[in-house]
Amino acid sequence: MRVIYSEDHKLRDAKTELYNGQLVTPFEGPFRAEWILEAVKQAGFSDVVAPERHGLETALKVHDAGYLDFLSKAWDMWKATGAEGEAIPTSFPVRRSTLRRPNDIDALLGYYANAAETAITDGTYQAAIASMQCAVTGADWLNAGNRFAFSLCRPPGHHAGIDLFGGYCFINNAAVAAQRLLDLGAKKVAVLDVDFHHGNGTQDITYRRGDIFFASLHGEPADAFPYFWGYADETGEGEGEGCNANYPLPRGTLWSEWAAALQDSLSRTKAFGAEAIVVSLGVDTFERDPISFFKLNSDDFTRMGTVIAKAGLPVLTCMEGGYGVPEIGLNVANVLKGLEA
Ligand code: OKP
Ligand code: ZN
Repeated sequence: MRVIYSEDHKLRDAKTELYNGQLVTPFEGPFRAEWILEAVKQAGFSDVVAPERHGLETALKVHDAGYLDFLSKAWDMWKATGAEGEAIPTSFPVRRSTLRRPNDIDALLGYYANAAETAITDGTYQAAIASMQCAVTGADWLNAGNRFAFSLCRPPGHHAGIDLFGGYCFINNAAVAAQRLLDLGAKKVAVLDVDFHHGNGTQDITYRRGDIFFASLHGEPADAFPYFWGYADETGEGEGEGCNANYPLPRGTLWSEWAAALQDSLSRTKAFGAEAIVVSLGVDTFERDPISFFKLNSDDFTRMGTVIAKAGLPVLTCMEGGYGVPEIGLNVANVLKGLEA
């Protein structure tokens, strides 16, 4: 399995996350990609390459142009105000308010945010672009006839919507990869999101489309971030009707229940006619993850890879979440081993 990794992820090194009413060191930091890279190398995945330098062509097919322009300029606009800290959204459009695009950077942050924990910092945009390039390069590796690739994306992407950032995400790497596979000739692809959190950004991007099947297994929205998306009755719209499958699962979910949902999502992926699967891989389903509430163990991650591979399709795995504990590296390596077993 080829591993695609960029050192540029280190340019995203926020100092603050709004959490429990305090500004804390972010859960999503550079150490994550370093631990994961170390563990996958340790596990024998030694074919590690840097991404190709792709521009915004593919990203512009899944994101709004004004949004990407905002991302590219947000830090400079923020700095120009003389603000001392990092750029945290504080003011949001809500029910019955206008959705007109504002000028002021404080207002733009809220306009484009779906949550307030994620600060924009110097280097965030550059890191997000490199992360997206890892995903595109992985898609190209599959298109060249290879069965598996692992794009070690950081920052993650699945909460990034058409014109929304938040949940540590800025550009939707998995959606860009899916788009790339379609642009290279696939007729239909699937994005399978196994991160603990619902992939609201990916759902936003794919909801009205009939060429991407999106499935997400996640903590019940009433109790788990991102809270306002991810119910089972969200099934798609227009050409995308029936192409969205949410599997909300309760606190304490174990492998047996989780695996039943995975099996169903894979049956539906096959029935849809997907030619490839992009896996949004979060290992925050782990029993000791600091911010999640499922109960998978390290061996379950190997099983996960094996079950996904049994669908018989090419698989591009894009890194999403997984926090805090050293086992995140082992758990990712186990998924990759399971895929190739
Ligand atoms: C990103 B990814 C709830 C705090 C939620 C944001 C979590 C972002 C997860 N008390 N904080 O999907 O792993
Ligand atoms: Zn997550």
